[in-house]
Amino acid sequence: MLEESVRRAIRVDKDRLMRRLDALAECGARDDGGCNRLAFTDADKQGRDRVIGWMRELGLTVEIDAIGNAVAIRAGATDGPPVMCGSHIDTVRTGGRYDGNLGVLAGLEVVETLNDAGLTTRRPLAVAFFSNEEGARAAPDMMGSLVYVGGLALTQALDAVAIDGARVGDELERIGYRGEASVPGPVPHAFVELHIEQGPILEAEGIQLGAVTGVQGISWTEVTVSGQANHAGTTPMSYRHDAGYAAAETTSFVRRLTREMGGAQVGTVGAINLDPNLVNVVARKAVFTVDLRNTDEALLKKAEARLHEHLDAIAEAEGVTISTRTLARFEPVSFDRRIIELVADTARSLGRTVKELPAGAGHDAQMLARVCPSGMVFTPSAKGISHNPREHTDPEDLEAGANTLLQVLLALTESDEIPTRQASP
Ligand code: HGY
Ligand code: MN
Ligand code: MN
Repeated sequence: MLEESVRRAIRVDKDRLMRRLDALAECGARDDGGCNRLAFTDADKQGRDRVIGWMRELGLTVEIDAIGNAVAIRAGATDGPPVMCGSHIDTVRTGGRYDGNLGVLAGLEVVETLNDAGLTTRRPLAVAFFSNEEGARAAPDMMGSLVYVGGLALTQALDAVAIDGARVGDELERIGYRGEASVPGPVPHAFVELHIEQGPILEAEGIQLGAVTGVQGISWTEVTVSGQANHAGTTPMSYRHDAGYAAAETTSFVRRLTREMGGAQVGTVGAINLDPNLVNVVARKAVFTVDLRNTDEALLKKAEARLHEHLDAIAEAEGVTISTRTLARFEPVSFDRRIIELVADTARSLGRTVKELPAGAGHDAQMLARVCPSGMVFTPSAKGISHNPREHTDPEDLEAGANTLLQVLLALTESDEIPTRQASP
């Protein structure tokens, strides 16, 4: 059992954390300083190889499972389920260097800090990265952690087809990360994910850390519109069955819908592909995605219903046929109140300001919350920018996040039960 005064005194090495973040950013580096490590690509492999190399250098026992999740274990004084931290190291095409990477590399920084101090935690500690959290190349997002907790069958994940036509299982084999460990994976004692907020709230309110209360609901739909190719010059407007128009009209409908609904409702048409995609041809086909999110499940359902009503109406009006396919659908998730309060109290004990807030993005923690007490620590995002090479968080904020993660993990490894906030006398 770690002496309380000893464990409360140790701190991470900010410069070492920054060096690892910069070194990982070299994998799939973009010219503009961002990262492009779409899941299961060569760049993803390069990032995986580098992180697993660090895990092994730190003396961790690394297990790779059948969907490519990596779990690195640091032995404790006792056996049993580890306290786990981690996140993801795949990125979107226009990724920054902190989304996901921070949670994994801060976990390694925690391990190295404990190694340097010669400290052995009571419970084992695990640092994980989960495959394909982004879901941008192959849906759904949080694919690896969803398989890890038994929420998605391995075969279904392996048979998922990427936007470039590749099969996930084939890509996993190709990059050499179809591991031996079985899924669902072992249930941790608890799970804590450090992540950048990716939104503007903490920075706007001048708050240094976030104790995340949960994750909003996510609805991803792929819409396929089939119209009729025709000549852009000779075809009277009343004769047209224009798939491109149906896609564009739906894009503006999604924006109107979010304005009408207000509150937490957000909506995005992020990907549109037209066929034949030529200047002088009325598009015969459009395939596009609609991303709807809300913290309230009933309102998210309402938004989905409104979208489908709109699609029926535009199909009728334009004389096109429309089909839809659900790419991902997750209800809102609430994290364990004890972990939320542990994060908040720990941040304050480190002299940081902190607020409770929900996560706007999906996270692996929302999947681990299905099987064990889970929570998240947020650091501010400069100007709220993310999924953009300009994503930035000040090193001091990253350090505060990593020290909060360190202390939360130690509170969990050294206690019998999940600590609860002491009722004030
Ligand atoms: O889409 C998301 O919220 C996450 O970045 N996968
Ligand atoms: Mn992320
Ligand atoms: Mn992301």
